[in-house]
Amino acid sequence: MTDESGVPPSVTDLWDVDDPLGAAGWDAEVASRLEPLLTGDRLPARVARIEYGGCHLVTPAGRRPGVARLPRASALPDDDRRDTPLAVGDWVATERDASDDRLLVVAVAERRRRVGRRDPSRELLEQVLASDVAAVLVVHALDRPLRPGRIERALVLAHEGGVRPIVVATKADLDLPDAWKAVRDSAPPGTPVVAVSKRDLRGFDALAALLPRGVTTGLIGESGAGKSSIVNVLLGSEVLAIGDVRGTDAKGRHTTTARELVPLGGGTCLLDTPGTRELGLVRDTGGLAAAFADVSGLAGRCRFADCRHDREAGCAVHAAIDAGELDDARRRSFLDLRAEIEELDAKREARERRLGEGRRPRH
Ligand SMILES: Nc1nc2c(ncn2[C@@H]2O[C@H](COP(=O)(O)OP(=O)(O)OP(=O)(O)O)[C@@H](O)[C@H]2O)c(=O)[nH]1
Ligand SMILES: [Mg+2]
Ligand SMILES: [Zn+2]
Repeated sequence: MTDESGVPPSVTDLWDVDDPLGAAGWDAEVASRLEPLLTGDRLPARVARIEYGGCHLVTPAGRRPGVARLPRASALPDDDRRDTPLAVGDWVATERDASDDRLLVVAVAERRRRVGRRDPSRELLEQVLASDVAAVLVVHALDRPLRPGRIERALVLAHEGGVRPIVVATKADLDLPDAWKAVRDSAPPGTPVVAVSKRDLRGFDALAALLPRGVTTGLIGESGAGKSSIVNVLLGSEVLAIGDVRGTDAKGRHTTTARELVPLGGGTCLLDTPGTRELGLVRDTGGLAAAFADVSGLAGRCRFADCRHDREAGCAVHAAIDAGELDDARRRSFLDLRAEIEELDAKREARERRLGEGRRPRH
């Protein structure tokens, strides 16, 4: 996708199409969610990028600058929009304002699916990394150590947000079989895991076949994992900036600085994100069990209904491990992530109790 001069298009150029909203994935389902918010002469849009002080919106007329003019947090709906009022990938209602060239974002449609993590600076709150994504690529580069539990926690966050995870190992050209095995061992059976290389393009056909059509797929992973490189290969053009990796420690340099929505055509989009080191869990409404289907699927056969698969007698998880059907590492990372959730739940309860006491009359 280069023009005659050989210069790759910019991200803004990619949205210069006949039907930008269609390219962003507009369909009957999105329309029905946004419809109630489109009162008066409000127009629909999708958030393509958020920067300090403003954002970029995909509008019926192309990619345009915008700015949030949302109600204060306490007046927002009591869901993840209260924690993260505006996120890249959101479908929004906009208004024009005579005193501002930018479109005003005045309301955000309910997020059907999202990938969020614990806000690094506001404990107990969720920071949405990618909104309205049907799938997420959990990207890891084979040339760096895989921190224990790293992929597992990304899978929990994906399932918790109703998003289908696809694990992608990059830099397969470097031929690191042990690292590749470690990545495969991090995912339960049924979760797709692919190895790709932008150098020799291996794995990209398989990856492209896994991408759901007409909807958006997000990308998460540490800096230098190769997320933007994947987007460029799938686009067939060097649209996004790619970072250098420091030779000594293979760490990335945070080349991507903002989350960015990129259209692939036909409503299929990718949502690139800057490297994230922390992937704290927020809450659990079933994501943990889904991401550990291999472990949680055995629980029904444990002797005790409330078995914690720790040291209890008659534990079917332990029996599966003894029989060589399950790796004990899976059980241990399940226990670790469950402990993290339980700690957060305890903190949340303690805070609610404190707030409750504060409200109680003194007499
Ligand atoms: N050998 C090899 N290098 C790759 C591959 N994919 C990416 N790289 C290199 O890895 C480095 C980081 O790639 P990026 O795509 O910028 O990584 P990123 O995940 O977007 O990084 P941030 O934007 O900082 O989060 C660059 O030097 C790429 O050239 C690959 O398949 N093989
Ligand atoms: Mg990047
Ligand atoms: Zn058990």
